Amino acid sequence: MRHFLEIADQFQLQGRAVDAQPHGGGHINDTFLVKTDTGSQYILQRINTGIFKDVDALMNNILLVTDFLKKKIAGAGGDPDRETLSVVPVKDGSALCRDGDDCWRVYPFIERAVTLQTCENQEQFEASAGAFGHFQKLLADFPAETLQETIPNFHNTKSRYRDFEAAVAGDVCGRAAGVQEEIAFVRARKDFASVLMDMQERGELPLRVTHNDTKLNNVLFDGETMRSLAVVDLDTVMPGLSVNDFGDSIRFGATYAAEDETDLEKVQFELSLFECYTRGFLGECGALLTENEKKMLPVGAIMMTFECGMRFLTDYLNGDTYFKIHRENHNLDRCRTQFKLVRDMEAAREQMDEAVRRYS
Ligand code: ADP
Ligand code: GN1
Ligand code: MG
Repeated sequence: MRHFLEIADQFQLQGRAVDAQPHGGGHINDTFLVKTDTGSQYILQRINTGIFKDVDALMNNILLVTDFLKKKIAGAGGDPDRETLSVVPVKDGSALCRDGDDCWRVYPFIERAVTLQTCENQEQFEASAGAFGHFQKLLADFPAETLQETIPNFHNTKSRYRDFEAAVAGDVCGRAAGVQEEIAFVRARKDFASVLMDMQERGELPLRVTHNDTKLNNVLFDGETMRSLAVVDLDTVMPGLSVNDFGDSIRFGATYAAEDETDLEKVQFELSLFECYTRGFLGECGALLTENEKKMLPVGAIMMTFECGMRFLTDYLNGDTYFKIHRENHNLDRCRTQFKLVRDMEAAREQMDEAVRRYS
């Protein structure tokens, strides 16, 4: 712990760091909750530099986006310190603290906030939809050209498909033989993988500034009212498709099962959750979206679930080098929940389309 405290003390904290404990359930960065001797709390994060190759560009994006959001939030009479992240600088004024190969950053901990790892009820999920829809609306006039791509081809499902085939061909851990069913599942959807990218290339879907990682645990709720408070995890804010932001939330949240549930009978796509997310999301940003975007929301949901399952499978085949794992076969278990949800959504497609029409 001493090392983490020393790192934290490099930043402009109120007081001296006295405690640092692992925090949150993210798969990418290492997150710690730091307490100081004056009672202030902070989020200290070691950024995954294997994944985010240009951390200066990443922090520059976050500074630009949070400054922009703060102005909008203040202008609307909100509380910019609670409704978005703030970057706490290092004592020399920079946004990052480098320690060997490690890169660290600090945000003030937003107090009395709650994060959910799985959805407990419809109201919570609808509130998270409002948060992400509102985020989309707030960023509608953000100058997209000032942002850098922090992970190239992040939701390019076509190139994700190529990565998957390369992992099968490489089979560096000899795991491909044991997952033939999952490999066949992906291959059967090869053409589907291109659908949204092709529409974007043909100019049928606009590029917007999107969050790109809209899972439920990237929303903070007010601990007292359980209203949504802030959208966090801004590492992947960059140009993207609105249908993917919608879809990634559905992937993670439109089920009462955890992303890594091993009993697939418990993993079910809940149409009622899809409906209330659609209502919450379109209620905030529906007026902004084009007819094509609205029409393709269900495809975004299936696409993001398929893509994420394929990414988990690719990582399993590559020897678990990307997502943090906490047990054997963790990425394979995650892949299987995603593919179960894809099957369920494919079967519910008509009802999903109908729900989108209802709330459009
Ligand atoms: P990862 O990229 O690894 O998912 P996140 O940035 O999402 O990391 O942080 C992990 C968790 O920490 C979040 O799910 C949230 O619960 C919590 N968290 C992050 N930033 C803050 C903050 N400023 N205030 C309170 N909680 C936060
Ligand atoms: C990762 O960082 P975290 O845990 O919020 C991943 C997302 C995946 C998600 C799957 C930068 O999100 O793309 O959808 O895991 N983030 C990155 O749970 O790859
Ligand atoms: Mg996160």
